[in-house]
Amino acid sequence: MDLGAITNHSTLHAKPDGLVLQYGTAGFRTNAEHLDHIMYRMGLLAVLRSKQTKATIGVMVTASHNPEEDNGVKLVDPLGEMLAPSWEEHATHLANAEEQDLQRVLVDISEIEAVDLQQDAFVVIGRDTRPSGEKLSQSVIDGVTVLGGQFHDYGLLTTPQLHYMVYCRNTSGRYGEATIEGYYQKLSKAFVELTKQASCSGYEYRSLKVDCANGIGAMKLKEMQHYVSQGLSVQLFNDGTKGKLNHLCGADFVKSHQKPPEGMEMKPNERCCSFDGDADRIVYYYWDAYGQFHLIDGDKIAALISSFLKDVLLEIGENLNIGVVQTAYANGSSTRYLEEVMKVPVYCTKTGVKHLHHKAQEFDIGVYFEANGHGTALFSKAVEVKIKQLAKELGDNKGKAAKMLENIIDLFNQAAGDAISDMLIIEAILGLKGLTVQQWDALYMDLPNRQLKVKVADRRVISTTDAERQVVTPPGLQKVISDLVKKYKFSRAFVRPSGTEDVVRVYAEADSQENADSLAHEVSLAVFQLAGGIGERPTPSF
Ligand code: 16G
Ligand code: MG
Repeated sequence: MDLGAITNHSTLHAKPDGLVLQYGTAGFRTNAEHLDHIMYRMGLLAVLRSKQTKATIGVMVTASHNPEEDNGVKLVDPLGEMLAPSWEEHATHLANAEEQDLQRVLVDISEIEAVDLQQDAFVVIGRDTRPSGEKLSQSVIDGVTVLGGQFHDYGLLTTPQLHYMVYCRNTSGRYGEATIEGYYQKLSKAFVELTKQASCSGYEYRSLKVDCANGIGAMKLKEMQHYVSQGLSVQLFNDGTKGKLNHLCGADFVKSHQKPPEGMEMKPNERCCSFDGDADRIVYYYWDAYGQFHLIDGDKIAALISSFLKDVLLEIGENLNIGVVQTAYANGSSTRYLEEVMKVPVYCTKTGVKHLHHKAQEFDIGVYFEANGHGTALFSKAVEVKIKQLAKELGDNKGKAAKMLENIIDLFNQAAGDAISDMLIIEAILGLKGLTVQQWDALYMDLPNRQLKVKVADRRVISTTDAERQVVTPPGLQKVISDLVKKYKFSRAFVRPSGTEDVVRVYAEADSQENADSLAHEVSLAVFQLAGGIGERPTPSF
C-alpha cells in the first residue's frame, strides 16, 4: 500500500469535521454533499475486499427511493450479494476515521481480514441518474486507483444490473455476459420463449403502463423495449424528462401512500406498475370500475410467483422444496394464504434484503419478497442442473413444463431483486395463466394496515427479537403493544428502529382501516412515551 498517496488523495476528499455515518441496511445514504469522502473511502475498501476474496467487487452509487438531493453507496459481494456483515463494520470505521487515522484503519482492516496486498483487485462501478452521481463515482474511482485496483465503470445502471454484472464476472460468464447487452439478451430470450407458450396473448395481456419514478428504470426499459416487444408493449410514465426523481411517484410512494403516482394516466382495470429510483422494487396496481384503488404489493407478487412455480413443479412431477420468505411487514392475509391455501412453508426474517436472500438460499427454490416490492426467486444449482436436463429428456407436457421452468430460472435475477426481471416474470405468468390483474388481486384480500414514524432521541434504545416482531427494550413497551393489539380484531402491530432514517417505524393491521389507523396511532404514542420521543406528540393523522 502506498500510504503516502492514499493520504495525499484523501485530502482531496476531506471528511467534514464531526460527521459520523453508518453503513446501514442499504449502505451509506445521506445528502449528496456529505458523501465525497465516503465514496473515496469505499473505493479503497472495495479494493481490499476484492483482494481478500480474489474476486470482482461492485460499488453502486445510488440512494434508491430517497429524494434526488440524496445519494448513497453500497458494495456488492462476489456473488452479487450484499456486503458481508464484518465488512459493513469495516466500512463504518473507515468512513468515520479522521484524516490522520485513515492509514491505521486501512492497515487494521487488512490485518484483521488477512488481505494479501499483493493480490490483484478489480472493481466495477455503476450509478443511478442522480445529478450528483457522476462526480461521486469519480471519487470511488480515485479510491480504487490509489490502492492500485483495476476498474470498469459501467456508468448508468440499475442496482440489480450492477449485481448481475458482478455475478457474471465471478462465474466466468456462465451466468451470463457481463455487459448491458448480455443482460438484455439473457432476460429477453427467456421472456420471449415463455410468452410463446402463453395461450392468452391479446392486447390486454400484452400492454402495461410503467411509472419509472423519473429514474434509471426509464432509460433501461427504453433500451430494452425492442428486445421484448414481441411479448410485451410497455408505456412509460415519469420517465425523467420532466419530473423529479421519486417525487410523488415510484414504488415507495405508491406503497406507502397507497395511492397512484402523479403523472400517470390510468383507465379502469388497466394493469400498471411502479419501479423505485434504482429499479430494484416493483409494485402493481389498478383502479377498479368503481373508482377504488387496488395495490398489489410484494406479498401478492410472491403469492403469484410461488403458486405458479408450485403448479409447474406438479406438472413436471418433481418434489422440490419451495419456501417463501417474508418480513414482519408482510400482510397477515398473505401469510395465511400462502400457508393455508397454497400450503407452502413461510419464513419471516428481519427487514433488509440480505436477510431474506440468505434465508431463501436454504431451499431448492426460495421465493423472497418484501412487502415494499423488493424480491426474487432463487434456485439452487442442483435444481437448475436437474431442470435443464429434464427439459432435454422429457417429452410431452412434462418436457414443456420443464422447458418453461428453465426459462423462468433464466428470467429471475439470482443476484438481487430486480424490477425489470420481476416485471417480465409477472407479465409472463399472467399471460400463461390467463389471469387479469383483478383475478390476481383476488387471490386474497389484504388486511387494512398503516405505517407511521415516530421521532425519538436515540432510536437504538429500541431493540427487537423474533424477526422484529417483538420489542425487547425499552422494558414494558412490548406489554403495552400486546395489550393494545388485543383491543382489535385480526390485529397485529410491531415497532422497529429504521435502518435508513433516524426514526422508529410503527406497523399495525386490523379488521378495518379505521382500526388499523387507531392501533398504529396508539402504538406510536406508546413509543413516544416509553422510548424517548422528541418533538410533538404523535397526533392521529388519518
Ligand atoms: C433498504 C433495504 C430494504 C428495506 C429498507 C427498510 C436493501 C437493498 N434495501 O431500502 O430491503 O426494506 O431498507 O428501510 O437492503 P427502513 O429500515 O428504513 O425501514
Ligand atoms: Mg431501490
